[in-house]
Amino acid sequence: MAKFPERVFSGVQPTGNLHLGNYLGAIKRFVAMQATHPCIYCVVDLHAMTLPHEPAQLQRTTREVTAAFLACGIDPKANIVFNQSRVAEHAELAWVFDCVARLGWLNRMTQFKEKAGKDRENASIGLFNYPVLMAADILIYRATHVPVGDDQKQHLELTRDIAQKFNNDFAASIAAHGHGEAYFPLPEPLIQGPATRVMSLRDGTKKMSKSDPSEYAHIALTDDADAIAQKIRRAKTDPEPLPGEVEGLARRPEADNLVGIFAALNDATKEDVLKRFGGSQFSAFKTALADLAIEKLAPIRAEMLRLAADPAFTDAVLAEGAERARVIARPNMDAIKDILGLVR
Ligand code: AQP
Repeated sequence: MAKFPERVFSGVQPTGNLHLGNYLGAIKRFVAMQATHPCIYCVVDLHAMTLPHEPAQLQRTTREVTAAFLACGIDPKANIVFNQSRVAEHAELAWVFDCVARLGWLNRMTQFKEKAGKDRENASIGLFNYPVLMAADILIYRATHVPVGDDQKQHLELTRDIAQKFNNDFAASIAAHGHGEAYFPLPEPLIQGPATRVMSLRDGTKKMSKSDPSEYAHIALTDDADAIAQKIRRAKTDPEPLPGEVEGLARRPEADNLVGIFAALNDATKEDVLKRFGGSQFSAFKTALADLAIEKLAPIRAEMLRLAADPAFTDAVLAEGAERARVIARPNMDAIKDILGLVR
């Protein structure tokens, strides 16, 4: 495989209620990647339409995710921050990939099965097609690295399959147009750290999720200190003290989850946390965790609230980011059209 210049791409859906899982599994890691890579971070509003949505709310949550990106430390000058619907090449490439991806591949996607539930026949085609649009989001920029939470692993595998099939199917044309042996990189998922899958605070076997009906299941980035402390105090645990070793967390999903959250918030490992808290009762650990979560999240919340009062600023960030994204996306789309034999 040819060597591609390294570039990071990732996105977050503006579906409301950004939570600690989105922060630790994704946004906090987006921030870290800025130090080493050129990064493109996208508010994926077209994805947010795959389930029924309310227009005024979509507008509000698009600004909210933008504010969260900035409040967490993403620098929109050094990197590109924009909303997906502004760059038409995402949807344009998604159609090309619809003609590359196989129905059987999409039929295996577990997230579609979970989100469509029992009423599959009534799900939108967009929900089924979600991973194809996601592949287009990444590959229109020929991104090489994609920081995501563990739940996106299967979608990233599909992205790689699509890239590989395009490269194979059109190998002769890719070479004839001067792109060497492959047009698309096979993007690497970056699923790393102690919190790649933050679980519900009410049930350690269920992913922390925006759509969980229980308010106590997740910590929202907009929760104030009292709400954070209360949710952590009420988090489900088991009766045993914390173990001294990571192996002791096996079959203790709630303990494992809280230790992982502590580690990720503190830029530490689960081993470090257990060295400090092994043998402690949950009451003492929860107090320390609540203090840490408040210390880390309060400044983010304050900045999000400040930015919420200034939508003109976040809108300007998105507009400028979209212009810069198009500068990369348009020539790539033109090259893809040439490879495909589409006259332009
Ligand atoms: N619980 C989680 N732990 C770690 N990472 C997570 N992510 C989501 N939940 C967790 C990561 O956050 C990024 C953005 O997610 P998204 O907004 O694109 O959509 P999602 O994964 O569908 O988020 P939710 O909260 O799970 O929403 P619903 O309730 O709609 O299903 C991604 O990188 C994701 O991996």
